[in-house]
Amino acid sequence: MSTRHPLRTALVAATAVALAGGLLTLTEATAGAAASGTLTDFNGDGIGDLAVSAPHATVSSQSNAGAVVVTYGTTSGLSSTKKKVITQATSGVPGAPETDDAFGTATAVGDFDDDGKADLSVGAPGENNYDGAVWSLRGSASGITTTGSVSYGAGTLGVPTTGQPQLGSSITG
Ligand SMILES: [Ca+2]
Ligand SMILES: [Ca+2]
Ligand SMILES: [Ca+2]
Repeated sequence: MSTRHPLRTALVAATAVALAGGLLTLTEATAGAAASGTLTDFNGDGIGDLAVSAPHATVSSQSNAGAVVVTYGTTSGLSSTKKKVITQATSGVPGAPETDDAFGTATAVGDFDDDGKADLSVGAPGENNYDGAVWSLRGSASGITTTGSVSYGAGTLGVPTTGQPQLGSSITG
């Protein structure tokens, strides 16, 4: 009988450890979710926003020129009216829509100027006869803005332009 008591104690201890482990996991998951919400907050209102690509969109009669739609989160979820469609025809965006640019093939989000508002990078691997290019659009209090946006072609970034490098096929923020 005397051996049952220590075993029971050991089981209780094991359960307590398991519970503590579970709580720790939950805390980490919650912190991760909060961090990712902040990471994609283009207008800095504390609510996550979303960028969606349509690289085969026809723009200014140019097939597969591509577009990106930014939609903003609200206290009732993502808004279908609070949005901005961004293409190379959008005022302030460097370049022009051309057939097979595929603007929006890849996107990445990060606060690249450390102002607390997420910024958006967009790749167009078909730009300039498939040399490819990447755009950087900054976040602001009114959302993603084309003010101060820049684009970099493959050659500018030092990528050899022989063949079809298709810079911007993939971006990691
Ligand atoms: Ca937001
Ligand atoms: Ca173009
Ligand atoms: Ca920023």
